[in-house]
Formats: sequence, structure tokens, C-alpha cells
Amino acid sequence: MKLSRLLAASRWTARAASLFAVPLATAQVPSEAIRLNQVGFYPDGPKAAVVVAAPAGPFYLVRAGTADTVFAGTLGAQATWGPSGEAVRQATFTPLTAPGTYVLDIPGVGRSHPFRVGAGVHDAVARAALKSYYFQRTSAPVLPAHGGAWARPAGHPDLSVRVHPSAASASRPSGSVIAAPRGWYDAGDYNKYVVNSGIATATLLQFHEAYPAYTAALDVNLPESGNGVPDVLDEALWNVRWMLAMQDPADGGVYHKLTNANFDGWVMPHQATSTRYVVRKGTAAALNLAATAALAARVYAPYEGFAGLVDSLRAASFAAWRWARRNPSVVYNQGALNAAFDPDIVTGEYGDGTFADEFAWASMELYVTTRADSFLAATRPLQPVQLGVPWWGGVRTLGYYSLLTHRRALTAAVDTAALKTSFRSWANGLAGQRTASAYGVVMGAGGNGDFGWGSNSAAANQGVALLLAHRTFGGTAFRDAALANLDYLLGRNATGYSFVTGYGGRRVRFPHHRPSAADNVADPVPGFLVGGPNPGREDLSGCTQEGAAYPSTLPARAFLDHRCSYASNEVAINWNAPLVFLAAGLEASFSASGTPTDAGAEGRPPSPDAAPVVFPNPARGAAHVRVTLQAPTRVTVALYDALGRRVRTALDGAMRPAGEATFALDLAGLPAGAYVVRVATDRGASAATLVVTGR
Ligand code: 9MR
Repeated sequence: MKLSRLLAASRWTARAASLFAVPLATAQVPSEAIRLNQVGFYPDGPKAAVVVAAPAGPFYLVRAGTADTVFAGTLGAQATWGPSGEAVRQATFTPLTAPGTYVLDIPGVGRSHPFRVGAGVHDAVARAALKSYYFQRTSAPVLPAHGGAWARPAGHPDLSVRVHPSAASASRPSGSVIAAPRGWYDAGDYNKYVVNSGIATATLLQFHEAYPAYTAALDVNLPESGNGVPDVLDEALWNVRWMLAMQDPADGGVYHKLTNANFDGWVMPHQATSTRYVVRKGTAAALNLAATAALAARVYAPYEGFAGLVDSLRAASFAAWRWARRNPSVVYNQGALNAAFDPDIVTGEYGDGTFADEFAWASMELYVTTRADSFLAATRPLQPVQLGVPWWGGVRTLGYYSLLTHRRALTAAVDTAALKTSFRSWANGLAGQRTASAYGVVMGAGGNGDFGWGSNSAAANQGVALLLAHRTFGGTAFRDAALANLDYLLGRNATGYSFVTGYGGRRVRFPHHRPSAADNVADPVPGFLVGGPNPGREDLSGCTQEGAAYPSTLPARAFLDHRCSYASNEVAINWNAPLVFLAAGLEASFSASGTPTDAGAEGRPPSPDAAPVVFPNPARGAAHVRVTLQAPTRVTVALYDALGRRVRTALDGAMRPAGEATFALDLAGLPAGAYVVRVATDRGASAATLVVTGR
């Protein structure tokens, strides 16, 4: 037994005795001074809480609902966290590995919210975060079978959208009508913005590219579930198809947004029926489509029945790229347009005045998909590499992510060693913040600048960067730093809230989200990440009118769980996408198989056919795939390369009896690299990674 555990055990005896003397009822109200991930911890992962203004001394872990102390430790040294100004101590209990539900008990302070220790502890959060996009679908109902209590009628068919005078062209004069259905509502409002759709959709597609074995088995009960395409790709397609409709076929330009003139009141989608417009085309919109369509073209290519879509995606990407090259600096400036055209449009602007990052991102996606060096020559994105946490107005790093994921299959135009060196040093800087910070989180690595509108997406996107570093370099430091930011989002932060609707003992309940406010269901729609602390408080006058006040103006504490607070408590598709990546990527990283371990509230149970076992692995020449089938079924066993192209087929939809079966894969002629073995049966699909070492 390690010394620390011996010490813990000796303290245990004294503590257990004293606990019997404490009436349990008095200890039931959680102390808001204890900040921790209110969902839980992985048995083999780091575990920490933060306690505000506590004296030095011991802490205890108690099995929830009992007086059973299972672990004792000593609070760490006091330190101040700059963004919140709080003096805090950390309680670390990493050695506790036994699954269960616990509370932290700190003498003189109180008890924490209950939390779980267990495998797959974030599975439900990850699924709900992805499922949130289904609830945001435009032009479709949320069906009871898929949306439960949050079922609702379809809103916004968007089949007759007017061309706003700012967008008039010869073939589409002002007032003419186009169809641009589907897509997701951007946020708490009912408008659809191409710029923000780009980063949101791309982040989901890049999540799939990073964890293909995980996404192959991730089922969140969508209407399309079970169609042979991973659910994350089914869901992303809803928005990809809309983005394609935002392109003018006459010239390849892309309308900046599809919007009402004004924001709607607190009504359900089907009750919001104001006139919809597409507005002026812009460079940022064109490049967001160019990048996202290029990425989507390679992601959907392996799936049956998508050849036509893939052709359209490639053509749309090329046309948008060419438009942007001819129109390299068309800013969407709403004030200027309102001065010149009617009606005035006062919905979200997503105005961006610098396009070098969009050009760089689009060129990298086009390059990865086509392998044509000319795209890189056009923007020279690697001279120098400029890494930064992505957001809707700064997307360059998304291109580096794609290069890194595909680094084994690029042309000599990319110095992958140099790119890896830059990426490692950037990720090291982020990960270092976890150890330097009084809260033990990476959030705040960008100083108080991390705490702007949508600050929680900065935390989530730092986590994405760290998970990609973990995928690229291995070890545990990057993974654990990513996990620290999920801990932040789920409660180890200076507000004490879990920022994800539906999850955590003290979770946000009143997001700025029209359906959540108007649906007569007590609980908000689950799985949404709210914007988070924002000292800018741009909603102050409206909130004051509603009698709601921010508790603090400090960067990490300026947060208000009230529906008035669009500046700190709104939801948005570009904030949820990195939450999906972070929570699901951690699930994949902490589970041996890289597949979900159990079904969450929003999901169906995983496929009853066991995940494939591939051997030998690594392999050269040939490999074998063993599958265990629960009942007779059609089976497809195929191998995909890093670009998602099917390169070998061992079995194509043939009927097989129940039981174990082994199939051979001929690897002759395949370049060395990482491949995905995918097994599809009538009950679902699962996958495993295979490393091929030579021809
Ligand atoms: O996320 C956007 C944030 O970076 C901007 O500062 C803010 C003000 O322009 O707008 C945010 O985006 C909102 C969009 O304009 C309209 N839909 C809701 C979005 C989230 O609040």
C-alpha cells in the first residue's frame, strides 16, 4: 500500500467514528464553496475539486447517502485564481478508483454535490451534446420517439425565402424567392448564419475524422439512426445540405445568412413566421462553405449512396473558393447595408473584417481533399504556422487540425515534422496552464481574454486542441489537460454551475433559448452548453428591466442563469460542437475499445453485435477480423484509409448465422498507415483501428 493510502486509512478510522455523531440531514445541502465536476470522474483519470476560502486541513470522500468514508486527503496550498480573484485550495483524490457515487466532505465548509466515479462517466453528456443538434433542426418536427418531452412541431420550412435588396443579382432580383430548407437554428434565436455554421459543422466532422471507430458505434436515436452512416454524420448532413442551398449557382457566391429582419419573441419555432431573407454575399461565407464542403466531400465519400452528394460538395467548394478569390475582401457590414437597403436587418452580424484565416483554412481543406499542392501555394498557410484556439472569427487552426489528422498521407508540400513541432509546443503551453492554474484548469490560458461572449467555447476548444495533441503524441498529459476543461464546464469553475443543460447537481436551468422558454416543459432542452462568464455583459439593460442582476463583474464570475442573458447564458451551435468533441473524445480516450460503454438517457443501447477484434495489429500482408454475431444478419466487413476511402472489402452484405466468424483482409499493396476496419450488421455498425506497417 502506498504511503498516501496508509495515511488516508489511518485518518479514515477517526473520521468514520466522528461521522456517526453527525446527523446526516444537516449535511445534505451542497456547499457552493466546493467546485467540482458534478457529473463525475474516470476511475483511472485525475480527480480534483476546488474549495474557496477554506482553512488548511483534511477532506473526506463519503459514499453518497451513507456515513461511509472511503478516502481521506489533505487540502493543497492556497492560491489565487486571477480571473475570479478567489483564494482556493485543491482537493485531489485521484487514488480513489472504486466506482460509485460520492460526495466530498470538507470540515468547516460542508459537502459537495454528489458525483459518480465510473467508466463511461461522460457518455450521457457526450450523447446529449450531439443530440442537441437534432433539437435545433429547422424545417422538421422533433418527434416524440426521438425528442421525448421536448417533441415539437416543425418550424421554418424555408422553402420561400426572399432575396433581400442587398443580395440582388441579375438572375435573382430583389424580392425573388429561393428555397433553403434544413440547417440548424444558430442559437437561442431562429436564424441561420453561414459563417457560424462553418466552424460548427466542421468541428463535428473533424471529431468524426479523429475518432472514426467511436463515431461508427455512437447512436443517439436520430430518425436516421441505423442507416449505415454514423449518427454524427447524419446530423451534420442536416446542416451541410442547407449550406449548399446558400450558394448562388450563377456565380458560386454564398449569402451571409438566412434571417428574419428582427429577432423573434419568446415563441416556439412553428409560431415564428416572419418573412425570411437571404442577405448579401460575403467573402467569409464563401470561404466557410469552401472549407466545410471540401471537408464534407472526403468524410461522406466512403458511405453507400453518397456519390452524388460528394460530387456536389466538391463542385460547391471549388465554386465558392473561386468566388472568394475574385472577391477577396467583401465584409458583411450590417450598419452600412442598413443605411442603403430596406428592410433593415438587425439579427446577429457575424461580421469579420479579416479573411486571411478563412483563406488559409479553406485552402488546407481543399488540399487535404484533393491533394493538389496548388491550394497551399495560393495561401502559404505553413509559412509560418500560426496556431490559436479556433472561434468563428478565427478559423486558421481548423486547417492545421485536418493536416495533422491526415499527416501520414500528404504530399511533400507539407513539412509534417515542422507542423508537429509547432503543434506540440502550442499544446504544451496550453497543458502547462493546468498545473499553473489555481483551479487546475486550462481555461484562462489566454488570460482574461478567454472570458468574452461564449467563453465556454474557448474552454471547449482548448480541450479539442489538447485531445488532438493527445491523438497525435499519446501520453496522458494532453488528455488530462483536456479533461480539466471538461471538469471546468461541468462545475469546477468560479460560478459553481454545470454549464450543460440537464447535467449536474447545480446545472443551468434558464438558458436564453426560445424553445426552452416557450415549450411549457419545466426543464430546458438537454445537452446544451451555455455561453458562460462574460464581463462584457452586453445584455445588461434588458436584464435589468427584467429584474435580473449579474452576481459579479469579475471575468470568471460574470454569469447569469436567466433567460434574459444572451451575453452569458445563450446556447449556440458553434459552442456545442467542441463540447461534443471534448466529451466524446474523452470517452473514446478513456475506454479501452474507443467505443461508448453504456447508453445514456438520450441514446439507444449500443449495437448488440460485439466490436470487431482485429489481429495481428499492427499487420502487414494480411489481417483477420473476428466478429461475434448475436443473431443471423447481413454483414459488411470493409477497410477504410485515413481519407475515409474504402480500400478493401472482405464481405459485402452477405447473410451470416449467429456466432463467431473470422474474415481475412488482404493488405497487399496498401501503404503503411492507420486504417479503420468497419463492420456493419442489421443491428448497427462498429469499428476498430488497424495499423498497417508495410506493403
Ligand atoms: O458568438 C457571437 C459573439 O462572438 C459575438 O460577440 C456576439 C455579438 O455579435 O454574437 C454572438 O453570436 C450570436 C449571433 O450573433 C446571433 N445568434 C446568437 C449568437 C450567440 O449569442
